[in-house]
Amino acid sequence: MNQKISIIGVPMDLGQNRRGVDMGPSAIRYAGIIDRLEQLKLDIEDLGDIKIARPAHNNQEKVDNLRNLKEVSEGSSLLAEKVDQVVQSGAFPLVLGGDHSIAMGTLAGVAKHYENLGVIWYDAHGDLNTGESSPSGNIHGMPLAVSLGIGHEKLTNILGYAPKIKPENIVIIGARSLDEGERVLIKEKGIQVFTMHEVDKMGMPAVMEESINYLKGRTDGVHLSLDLDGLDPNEAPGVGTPVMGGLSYRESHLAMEMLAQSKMITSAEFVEVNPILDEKNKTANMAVGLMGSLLGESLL
Ligand code: HAR
Ligand code: MN
Ligand code: MN
Ligand code: MN
Repeated sequence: MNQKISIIGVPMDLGQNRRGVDMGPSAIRYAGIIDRLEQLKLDIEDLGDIKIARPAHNNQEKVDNLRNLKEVSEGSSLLAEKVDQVVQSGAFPLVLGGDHSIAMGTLAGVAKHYENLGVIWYDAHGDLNTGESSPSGNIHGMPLAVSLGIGHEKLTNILGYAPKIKPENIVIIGARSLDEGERVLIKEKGIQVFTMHEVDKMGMPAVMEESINYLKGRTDGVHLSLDLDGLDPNEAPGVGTPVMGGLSYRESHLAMEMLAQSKMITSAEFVEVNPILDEKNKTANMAVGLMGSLLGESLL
């Protein structure tokens, strides 16, 4: 039987304050994700989009320095339930964002099915802030900390359990914008990070080989959380928080191909595609190309 891939769109833009990232799932579908994956002998099912609130207060409300706490928490809970069902059914969840706050929901739905879920966090940022450490109050800068059980209870307790993952099962790749509180947490928890400095020094093949070997021994499934701002903004301009000096398209393709060869990835999400800030849907097209590589295009 062919592997079943269940696509879930999450039109969430409330985890940060630039509108348009809620159109990410549409932009990725428009860029041809379904056709692309159907060519890979995969059984593709599009479950449509999770219903996300459109608050009248227009993103002004903060509780404990957490912007739109209620809506983000509720949206992530709905996503978590859907992802839980997909994993339960034996399919591979492929989640389309939406801002990166949705990773709290994806991980809540996935991690309950594994003893030791591994996470590859492919991102310019660490997303390890809390309401206390965040310079912005934007929840999309917090989902990795939340998944470790660190942060507001309305977020850490999605699906009624915490933590979702263990610090030693995480690998961050592409980081180049870390806040002070995030650096402290990385050191304190011993989280594996390949910053751009390491990628430049070691090269992507060695970074991926080390990441795969590191996770292979200690995990029973691995989730890929790919933030398109991990890529260089010259190549992926349609993101809300671009940071210069990022990963190239070719490095990222290689990374996805090596993950495909490793056969270790059991769920994935592609987030932060903002078509309003993009150039002719370039960033959504890039995301679709990377999903093709991750799901085995190069192995055929
Ligand atoms: N670290 C900054 C903050 O917490 C910027 C976070 C930007 N996050 C994302 N996701 N785009 O990686 O506000
Ligand atoms: Mn991110
Ligand atoms: Mn678990
Ligand atoms: Mn980011």
